[in-house]
Amino acid sequence: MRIESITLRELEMRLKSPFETSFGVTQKRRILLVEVIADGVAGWGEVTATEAPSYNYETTDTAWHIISDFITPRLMGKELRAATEMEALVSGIRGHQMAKAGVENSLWDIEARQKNLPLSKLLGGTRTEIACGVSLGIRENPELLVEKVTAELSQGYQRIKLKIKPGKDFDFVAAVRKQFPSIPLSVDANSAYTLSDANHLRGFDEFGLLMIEQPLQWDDIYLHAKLQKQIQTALCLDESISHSRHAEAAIALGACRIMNLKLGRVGGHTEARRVHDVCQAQAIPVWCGGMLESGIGRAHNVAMSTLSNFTLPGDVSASQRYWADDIIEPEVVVSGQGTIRVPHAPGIGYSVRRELVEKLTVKKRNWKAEVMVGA
Ligand code: OSB
Ligand code: MG
Repeated sequence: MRIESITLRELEMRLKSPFETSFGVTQKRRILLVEVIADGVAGWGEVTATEAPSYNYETTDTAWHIISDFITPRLMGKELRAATEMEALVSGIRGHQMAKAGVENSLWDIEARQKNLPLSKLLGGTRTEIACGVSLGIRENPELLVEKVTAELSQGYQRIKLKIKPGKDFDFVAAVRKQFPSIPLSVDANSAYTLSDANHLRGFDEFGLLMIEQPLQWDDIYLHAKLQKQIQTALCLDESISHSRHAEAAIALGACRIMNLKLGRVGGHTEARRVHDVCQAQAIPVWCGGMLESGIGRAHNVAMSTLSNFTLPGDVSASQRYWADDIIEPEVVVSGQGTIRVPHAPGIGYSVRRELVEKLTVKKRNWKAEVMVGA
C-alpha cells in the first residue's frame, strides 16, 4: 500500500451522560479521527487519548501534535507491504502510543479492505460474537449505583465494572453485592490508591470480585506485585501496560492475574496482538478495555476482541450507551445475551457516516503525497 493521503480531524461529541472516574468527569469528548488513503482505499482509525493527561500522559492535543509533526512526515508517500510495517517507521518516536495507534489502525482497516477480509479475520480472530460488560462511572450514592446496575443487567450485560475512588468505594460495592450476590463484578480504581492502602484494599476480598483494576500508580508494575501478595482478589493492570515487554514483566513479577488490553494504550493492533500472545502463553486471560470511543474506535475494539485469549467480557458496549447518534452504520448493538455479533464486511465492517463526521468536525488537516511523475 502506498500512502497517498492522511486526514486528521478533531470531532466534538457529547456523551449522553457524564462519566466520572477517580480522575474526573467527562461529558464533552474531543475525539481525533484518522483517515488514510492508500492505493485509492480509505481506512479509518481513532485516537483514544483523553482531553486531559489524567489517564496517561497523552491528550487530544499532544496526539494532534505528534501525528502532524512526527508521524505524518515519516509515512507520506511510503510504500508498505502490510500494516505491521508502520511500527519500524515510527520507532524513533518515543511513547505516544495512542497517537501511533490511531494511524496504524487505519492501515489495518485498509489492508483488510484490500484483502477483502473482515479486520477480525486479518488479525487472526476466531470469535463470531464477543462478550460484553459495562463500566459504570462513580455515582452520587450507592442507591443510584444499584439502580444503574439493575438497568444494565436487564439489558443482558455479562459483567459489571464499578469505578471507585477513596471515599466512594466500599459502601458502593457492598450495596451492589448485597443486591446481586453472584453477578460477575469488578472494580476499577484508575490509580487512586497507594500501597499504604493495602489493608483497606484487602477489605474488598469479601465481595468475591473478578478483579481489582489498576489500584496503584498509573506507571507502576512492581508495587502491584507487592500488593497482589497481600490480597486474594486478582489484580488487573490497565494504565501501566504500554507494550508486550511490560506485560511480560508484570506477569513474571506476579503483578496481575488478568490483563486489560486497550488498542490505543499499546500503540495499535500490531503490539496489541503481541500483548495478547504473551498473556496467552502465560495463561493470563485478557479483556478489551474502552476509552469512551466513537463507533470507529469501537469497531476496532470489536475486531480485536475476536482473538482467542479474550476470554472475559470486555468494556465494549452498545453505541447507544454513549451517543445519541454514532458515526458508524449500523451502530454497535448488543444482544439480550450481552454479546456483539462480529461484522462480516471487509475492514472494520461498519460504514462511516461521512456527512455526520463532517458536521461534528471542528478542526481538520490533510496531507497528500506528491504525485509520482509517470505513475
Ligand atoms: O480505565 O477503563 C478505564 C474510560 C476512560 C478512561 C479510562 C477508562 C475508562 C472506562 C470506560 O472504564 C470504558 C468504556 O465504557 O469505554
Ligand atoms: Mg481501567
